[in-house]
Amino acid sequence: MHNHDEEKIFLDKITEEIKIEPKDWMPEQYRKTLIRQISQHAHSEIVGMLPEANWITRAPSLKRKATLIAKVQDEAGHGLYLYAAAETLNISRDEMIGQLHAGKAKYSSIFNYPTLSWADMGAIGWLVDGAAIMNQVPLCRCSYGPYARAMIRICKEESFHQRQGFEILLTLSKGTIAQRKMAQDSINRWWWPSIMMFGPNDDASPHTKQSMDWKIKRFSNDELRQKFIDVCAEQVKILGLTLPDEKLKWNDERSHYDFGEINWEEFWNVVNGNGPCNKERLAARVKAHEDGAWVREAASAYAEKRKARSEKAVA
Ligand code: BYC
Repeated sequence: MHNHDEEKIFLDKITEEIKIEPKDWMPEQYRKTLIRQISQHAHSEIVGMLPEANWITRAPSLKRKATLIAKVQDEAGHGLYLYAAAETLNISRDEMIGQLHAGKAKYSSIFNYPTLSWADMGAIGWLVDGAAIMNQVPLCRCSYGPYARAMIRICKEESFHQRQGFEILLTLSKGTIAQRKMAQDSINRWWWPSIMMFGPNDDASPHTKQSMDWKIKRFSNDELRQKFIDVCAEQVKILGLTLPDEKLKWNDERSHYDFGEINWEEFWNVVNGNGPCNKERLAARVKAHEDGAWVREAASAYAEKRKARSEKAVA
């Protein structure tokens, strides 16, 4: 078949909402875009375990500790499904992890901020997981089959994460003055970084147009950010707390909330490796990988031994 015919079959599938599967022909740029996005997403889940893991030993009760451990474990699981989805595009997990550890691969900017109080576990659940869900629910309809299917389970778990975060903040908001203050301080610190998670404005986003044409992305960065702001502006009222944006105001004409200017200089600084915790996060991942070398060696030796044994049994 000529490349031209293959491309037509590919584009027809996109138009007809038929999933692209690993063995189907696909444009090289489609494959590269997916590897970039899925591996960045996988790295985000794995690095994203660090800020919350910081609070497991200091959770205020056994129930909170068990819930937080389960949430952090879910994130490890999400990372693994996503690495597996990316591997179907002909890249190895070792290569992806090598890119992360060499500082060549990106992961979500949000995980380069520190977790300073217990309330941060609430704000991460409510805002960070909330932003993640807003972005990820449409990815369940992504044109690439393995990514879309991985996202279905991930979204179910993220929605539980979001609720547990909101419930932590709700409890603090009904607590002592000090607890309310801690919750408000945490929202003040996490709000702007959370809305930066959606990426640059549409006119500064080099990948959005092509990714939307290929139905990898279903909504633009700004569309999803606006939806998220509209939801949070209402939910914060239930907490009796506020979002740190003086310009946040319902606009009847647009049927959306208006909001203040995002600090894009801060965003690009963090994306480019100069956020408050970038170096610490990467060092923690590299150390974990090196400390785990013996586990990988033992698992490979065991697999070799089993293979040799079954070959001997067949012979
Ligand atoms: N942080 O053209 P654009 C989670 C980069 S984890 C860092 O708009 P695209 C969770 C972008 O990669 C949540 N970099 O790109 C885990 C591109 O760089 P390159 C993670 C960012 O791909 C634990 C450049 O900026 N979610 O849920 O069309 C606990 C231009 O951007 C960011 C995902 O990964 C950022 N925030 O759109 C709790 C979802 N934004 O590659 C929660 C999957 C942009 O050209 N990813 N960049 O050098 C996506 O949906 C899209 O990749 C994005 C960006 C919307 C993030």
